[in-house]
Amino acid sequence: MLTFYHAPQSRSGRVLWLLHELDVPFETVRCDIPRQDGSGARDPRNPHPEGKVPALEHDGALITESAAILLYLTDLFPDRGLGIAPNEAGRGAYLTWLFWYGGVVEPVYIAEVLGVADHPVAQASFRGRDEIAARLITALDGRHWLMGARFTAADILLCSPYLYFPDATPDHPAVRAWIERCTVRAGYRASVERN
Ligand SMILES: N[C@@H](CCC(=O)N[C@@H](CS)C(=O)NCC(=O)O)C(=O)O
Repeated sequence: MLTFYHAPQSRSGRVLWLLHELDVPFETVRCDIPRQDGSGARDPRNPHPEGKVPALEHDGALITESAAILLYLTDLFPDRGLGIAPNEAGRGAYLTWLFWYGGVVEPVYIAEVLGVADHPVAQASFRGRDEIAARLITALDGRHWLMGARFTAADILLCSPYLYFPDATPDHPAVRAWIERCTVRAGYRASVERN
């Protein structure tokens, strides 16, 4: 049994999108969370150790962190073809996209919001917006999806910041076309309606 802890207009939208793409049964617990405008509060039903979303429970296991949840789900349902299985070619690249997102992409954009993106420590640890753009453009120029011919959870995770912050989208036709391909998918549309 899958139980998904979700709050609308939050990072858990990515997981909701993947769950719709997977087309598997799951139960949703719609949680309150503290919002940056001061509204909301920690929800006692949410098992996340910090009260955040997304969180997922599966047969007694708790999984948190967007990338870990996406990886867990695509490994759990390999027949759906939305991830790259451990024994498949491309697994390394798939893992790289997912971990690069959490370890580099979000920190870069958060450093920008904080006005510290040019700090030498931020540059040395994460690089910056230009390097993110370069990697996406290189991967997507002439290819439909980050993993090539197949749409995967890596596309969901990596395009997610640009759905919320379109102004941050790398200014390149291949990236814009990729986002368009992502957002016309039935799974994305269904998750937005549900959200
Ligand atoms: N790195 C985490 C971040 C999760 C996160 O920060 N979620 C926000 C919503 S977008 C949250 O639950 N905030 C509530 C809080 O700060 O207590 C992930 O990607 O899953």
